[in-house]
Amino acid sequence: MARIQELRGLELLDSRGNPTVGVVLTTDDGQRVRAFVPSGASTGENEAVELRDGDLERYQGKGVLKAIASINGVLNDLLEGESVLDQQRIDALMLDCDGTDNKSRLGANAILAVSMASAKAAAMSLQIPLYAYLGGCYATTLPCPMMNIINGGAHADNTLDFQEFMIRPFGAPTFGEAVRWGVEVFHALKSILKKKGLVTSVGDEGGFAPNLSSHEEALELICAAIKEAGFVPGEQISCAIDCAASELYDAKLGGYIDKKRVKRGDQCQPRSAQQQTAYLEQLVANFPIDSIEDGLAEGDWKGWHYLNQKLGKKIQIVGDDIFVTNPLFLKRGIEEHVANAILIKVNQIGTLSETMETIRMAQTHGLACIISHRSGETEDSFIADLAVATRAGQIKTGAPCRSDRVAKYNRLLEIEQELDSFAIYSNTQAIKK
Ligand code: 2PG
Ligand code: MG
Repeated sequence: MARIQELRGLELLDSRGNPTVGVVLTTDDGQRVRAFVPSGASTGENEAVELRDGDLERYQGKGVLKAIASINGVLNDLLEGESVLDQQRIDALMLDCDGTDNKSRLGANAILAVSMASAKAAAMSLQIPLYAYLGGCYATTLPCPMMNIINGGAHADNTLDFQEFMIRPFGAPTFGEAVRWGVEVFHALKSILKKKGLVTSVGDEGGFAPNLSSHEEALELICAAIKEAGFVPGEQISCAIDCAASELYDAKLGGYIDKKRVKRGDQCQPRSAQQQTAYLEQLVANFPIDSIEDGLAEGDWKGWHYLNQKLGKKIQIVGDDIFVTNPLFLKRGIEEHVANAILIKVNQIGTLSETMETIRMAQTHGLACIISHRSGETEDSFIADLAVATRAGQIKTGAPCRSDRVAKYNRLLEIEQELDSFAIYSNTQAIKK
């Protein structure tokens, strides 16, 4: 049985060029595994605390040396000699040692790095793939990729207020084919943008970041790209959006406002939760959208209930900022019927065990789970294995572009090949007909 011999923290970089936490875990049987932690831009206010140094002399205050010190000091002492197979015990020991509700003492970035590394070390010591360790031998379902091919909001300096415009190649026969479909649409979109004289540079998640006049224009371009690539919008490939509406909510105005549009001088009125819902209903009526994430802000529980009532029977209503992968918020969400799906981000909650608890709760209550990256990522492909292990059926990990995003798709392609004829592709539309 492999035991933890040493934990060494590393201050590394994420895909935005900001510092992030890495860890090298060495076991007493001489194995070494690494785990790197991602970082969000449009973060929910109830996320576990990502510990930053705040030292303006280094990395504009974003250094993570304090979190690294937690790993090299307290966590190294705490966990030395622990079996890497005792994942729940390792996570519980760290939670207990941190002692806060939001992991602010040791840092969720420090804790998560160790949590992920322990799971990787356990899989390595058992000589099985990570997804098989976490999910067992029947974890063979590859997720439908949700590819964010037009970036906006906090992820791009363009004119789009909604953060993500995604495609879901749900109709493909295999995961590999779904990736190919997505890639072909991505390239078709690039040609269309070029022809129209729009920029083809990309945003934080690898999707294009053109200056467009409206959300509708983004969806029109995507539908045109789906057709151009030879597919049928809505029949084979659907659209999904992440409004990241916590970023749009203005407490002073008491409503949702397209802040980028206001900035560029457009006349724009704030929308109430009902008006925002009506706007989203209109988008769903006009475009083949089968999934909307964060259509409303994180604190707007009443509004979410209304939105879910209006659209939740037709499409996937996904809670990200409102749930922050936290079983406490999810429990409230289930009781108040605010969504029918949850976005799962390991660093929102900060340990693998709590992530698994949240997923189990969601699946028990019939909520769909989407395993998700963060906008600041690394080459670590942990979430690809997690998606297969949990049979989540969906993964959101950016455009098929940029190594930080592609690392996850490549790992899933590898898993699919490894599973061979036992691989199943989760090719269901998120819409309920
Ligand atoms: C989101 C995520 C990932 P961020 O809002 O869903 O796409 O963005 O990591 O910036 O919170
Ligand atoms: Mg989101």
